[in-house]
Amino acid sequence: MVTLPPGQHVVNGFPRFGTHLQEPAPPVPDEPAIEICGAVSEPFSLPLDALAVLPRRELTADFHCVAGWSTTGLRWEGVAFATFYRDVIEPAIRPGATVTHLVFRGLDGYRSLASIEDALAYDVLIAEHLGGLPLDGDHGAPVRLVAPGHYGFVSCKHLCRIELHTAEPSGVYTTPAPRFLLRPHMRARVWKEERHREVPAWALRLPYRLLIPPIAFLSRRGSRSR
Ligand SMILES: Nc1nc2c(c(=O)[nH]1)N[C@H]1C(S)=C(S)[C@@H](COP(=O)(O)O)O[C@H]1N2
Ligand SMILES: [Mo]
Repeated sequence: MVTLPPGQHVVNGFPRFGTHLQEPAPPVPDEPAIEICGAVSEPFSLPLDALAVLPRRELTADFHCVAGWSTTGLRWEGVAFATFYRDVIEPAIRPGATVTHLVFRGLDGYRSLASIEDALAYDVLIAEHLGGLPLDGDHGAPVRLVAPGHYGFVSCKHLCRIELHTAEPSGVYTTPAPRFLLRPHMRARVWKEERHREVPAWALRLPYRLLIPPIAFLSRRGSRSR
């Protein structure tokens, strides 16, 4: 028996989901890399090959979308984000700068936001594998962020850039949906049901749930494995 966070229900399988809707997954570049910019002395780009020298991390976790669906027991493998931060990012931070927030960007232009403390939680990963296989286009190839304690919108797929900020940036989430419906909560912790910035979670459970079928349908149309 799995205990789910408030307002969530289990779905079969792990759907492709997101604001990309029917867009196909962005092509993986010939030499994929993660660009580090913002509060650094000099922006730089880390080829994904370089992840191979960092300690591997496996994680089995549930995944919760803010719209209300959850998938249980996903087995991820990659590098702990905290390790990546300490080994790769921290040495490059501009002297005197205090990083408070990170903005993650995907190859499809998607952006997500996390406070530094949330990003450094023990279960946040840069994942390369799901269920023992390299990530496919549906779930974020070549690598994605996985932050299981937060709603799925934080877990940026197709991760290609990390921006370091010294204050909370505004306007990170841009979506095709009406802005009012999607003003995601800054921390988005699933166990605290932090779905939205202003609107209480109980008022959103039903409207968000109604969005699942059309979004799942459109996302499937953009999927290669449909
Ligand atoms: N690059 C990118 N990352 C994204 C999204 C997206 O549209 N593009 N959607 C987010 C949302 S709302 C959810 S619920 C999860 C869905 O992940 P999945 O498609 O692997 O199920 O990805 C998140 N990360
Ligand atoms: Mo989501």
